[in-house]
Amino acid sequence: MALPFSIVIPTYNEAGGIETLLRALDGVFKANALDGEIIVVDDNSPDGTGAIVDRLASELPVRCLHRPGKMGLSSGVIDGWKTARPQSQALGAMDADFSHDINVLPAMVQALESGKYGLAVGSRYVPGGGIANWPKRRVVTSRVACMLARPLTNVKDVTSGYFLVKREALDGVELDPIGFKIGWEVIAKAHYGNAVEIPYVFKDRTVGESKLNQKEIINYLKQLRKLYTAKLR
Ligand SMILES: Nc1nc2c(ncn2[C@@H]2O[C@H](COP(=O)(O)OP(=O)(O)O)[C@@H](O)[C@H]2O)c(=O)[nH]1
Ligand SMILES: [Mg+2]
Repeated sequence: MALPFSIVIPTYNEAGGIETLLRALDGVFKANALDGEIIVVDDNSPDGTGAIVDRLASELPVRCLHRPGKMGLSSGVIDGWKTARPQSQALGAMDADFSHDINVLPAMVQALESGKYGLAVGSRYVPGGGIANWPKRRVVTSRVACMLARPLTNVKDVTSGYFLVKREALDGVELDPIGFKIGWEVIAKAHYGNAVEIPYVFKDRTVGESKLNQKEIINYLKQLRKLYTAKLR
């Protein structure tokens, strides 16, 4: 029996692609006999993303957690995890915009199932991984963001928003809901033992708009400062 897991997809104005993504994920679950629950956390998207997910909930292994307004990606993932079904032994996150290759999810589940790893990170920065079509500016920002974290971890793609972690690894861990980088928060703080990076090729969204802005970059730097301070203490 496959390891039961819950994966959160935070959404803000993702109406253009969310149904296609949920159907495709369901296909991957079925083809690989995965026991996954999808929790979409929607922040009252003006484009009606939440209503689309509600409609699909009777048909697909998904439900929507509705929040009243735009409250941030990381806090959305954390709130979603709080509602994960009891039998899920792993918790994860994925973007709604098809940037994260859904076909590597089975390998992530398998890594945790093997008992060798407590954390599986979808990674652009290990052999086999990459970035397909990001503007140069984003590639450089992402690289620098990961470099700044190097002294704190062996994980190469710390800004990845695509990962699966053993639920027990988060017991007693206080995750800071600051900004965009919930993956980095988990990598830095959770008690997962060994981590593995599963390569995938990141594809920039073709539908909707990126919500990463200057403010989120500042938030990342603040998050880094906090993690360094905690480490030094
Ligand atoms: N619930 C929620 N989701 C968000 C928020 N900000 C971004 N997201 C979602 O988080 C994911 C990543 O955001 P995205 O705009 O693709 O960022 P990028 O991939 O860094 O350009 C997408 O699924 C967004 O819809 C937010 O404030 N609340
Ligand atoms: Mg994206």
